[in-house]
Amino acid sequence: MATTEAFKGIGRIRYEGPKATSMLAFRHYDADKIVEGKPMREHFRFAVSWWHTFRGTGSDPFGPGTMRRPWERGGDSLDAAIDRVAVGFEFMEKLGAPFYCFHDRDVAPEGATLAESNANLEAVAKRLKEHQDRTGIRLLWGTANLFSHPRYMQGAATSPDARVFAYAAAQVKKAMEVTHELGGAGYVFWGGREGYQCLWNTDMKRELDHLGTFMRMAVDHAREIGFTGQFYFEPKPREPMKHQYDFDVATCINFLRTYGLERHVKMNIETNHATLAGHEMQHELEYAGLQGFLGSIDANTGDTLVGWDTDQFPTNIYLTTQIMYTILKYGGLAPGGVNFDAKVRRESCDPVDLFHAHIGGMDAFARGLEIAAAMRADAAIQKLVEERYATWSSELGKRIESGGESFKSLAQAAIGMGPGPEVASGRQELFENVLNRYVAG
Ligand code: XUL
Ligand code: CO
Repeated sequence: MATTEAFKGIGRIRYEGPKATSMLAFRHYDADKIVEGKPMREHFRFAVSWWHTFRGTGSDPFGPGTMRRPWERGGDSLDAAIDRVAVGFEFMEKLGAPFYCFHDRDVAPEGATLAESNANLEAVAKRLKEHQDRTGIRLLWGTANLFSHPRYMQGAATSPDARVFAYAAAQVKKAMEVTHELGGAGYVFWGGREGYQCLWNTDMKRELDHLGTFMRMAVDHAREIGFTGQFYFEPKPREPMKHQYDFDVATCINFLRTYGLERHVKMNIETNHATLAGHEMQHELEYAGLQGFLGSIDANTGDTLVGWDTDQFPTNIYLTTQIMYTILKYGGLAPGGVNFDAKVRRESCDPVDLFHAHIGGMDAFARGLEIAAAMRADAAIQKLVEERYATWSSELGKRIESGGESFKSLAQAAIGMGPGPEVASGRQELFENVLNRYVAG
């Protein structure tokens, strides 16, 4: 086991309160602090993503990696992958992150054959398990990378080639088994390249049917191996494909219902994916919540001036307030959590930047939670919303909502209304000022 410290000079990150002088301390994230009846730790279930934090190189379409990462010196060898586990757990222990997430190919290298890839994954999983047992840090979810290898260039479950479907099935089978062995609380499906670049060469119906079949096989396999973790579907509208079949929450829910998967799969919702789909994160969370599909979130943010999935760490308190308000409204995330599917900027090339990034994200979420809980305690927004819908509590409103009216009976009622009702103001600015009272104090 590698014994050298990777993050020398950095100790355990502690909560020091809003007046902390150190930049390597939490100002708001106090894991034990009780909010709405449970500790912050349980509200968030923060997870570190293995791919960005330990494998991210800083490469972009215009240039190669820039990150100074001593733990990458061994490249993509199995030995390096096994040694890197100690680095990952040192980081998470120092940060106080209770969970992590991975793709099979982030933690272990792809081999020359499937059997070799599987053996690599098993070898690394053994080391992951040792460190989980040593530290108590757990796996929030696992997933399979079905998008990097050239065999998946035209999709995995939606590939036009049935042999690719079979290969992908074998890969997911193994990734699920390893997730299960590690006690993972969930398993994620993100489309990767499940979508199309051109409709003229695509049989969309067939591809969607194949994706439904693939997920059904995963659900059946879970039952067979006794995996009771939560399945998630992660929406993203485009990138890398021009259209992805997991476009947004509404599209995913429709897909799940079409293929009879709605009892087995919930949503893993990512901020930057929501905005790529032309939605706010709050919209995606609200829609999933009201349909009973709110599962887990990938915490990050995009950049309004850059068009792609920039996966930045979230620091905007309005954003985290919106997120936590909606999550509280729908009863929390567990067994899901808040996974930082986020990467430091290409210019932030030192290992310590990984700490600044996660500390900032965790603090922003903690502040958002506190603000959202204060708003809920006063029912400040709820009262205004109730006033806006007050006529639905009148006799007429109640009768319509309970199904006791028809077009015929309503036509009669409307006749008596003269030119029609004078509708009350929507008062959006008032709502926004109420929100600001809580955010800005
Ligand atoms: C890609 C993305 C993935 C998923 C897991 O944009 O978000 O990392 O979260 O495959
Ligand atoms: Co993601």
